[in-house]
Amino acid sequence: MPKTLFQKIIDREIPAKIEHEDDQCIVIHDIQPQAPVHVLIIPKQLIPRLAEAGDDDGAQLGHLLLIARNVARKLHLDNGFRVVINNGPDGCESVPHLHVHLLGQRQLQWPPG
Ligand code: D5M
Repeated sequence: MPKTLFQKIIDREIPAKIEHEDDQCIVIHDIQPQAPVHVLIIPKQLIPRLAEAGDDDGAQLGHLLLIARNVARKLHLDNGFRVVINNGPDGCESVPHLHVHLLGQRQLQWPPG
């Protein structure tokens, strides 16, 4: 199976601005930021999208949220932030490798478009 864009970033085949990395995930700055802070928390294990996560992926999914919390602290998103997972065509997913968007440092609107 060909590597996803994010697997190529994890393997350093495509450059990215890396904010954090550990044995389970990498955090990079989004190339098309939708807020002054917009990073992606990406698991190293390939899960194409949330809908395809397994019942045994709970620890991995929880890790992504805890890293989102840590990065929000590190980047001083003290006035609030948003985490988003786009899933499938209706969810506007464009990269078939699960990732959590973390957006902040501006007033976000609700409901999203
Ligand atoms: O989000 C996929 C996100 O990935 C989207 O916000 C653009 C971002 N993207 C695409 N290519 C790159 C590279 N090369 N570096 C960093 N960020 C990138 P989705 O939820 O699938 O729509």
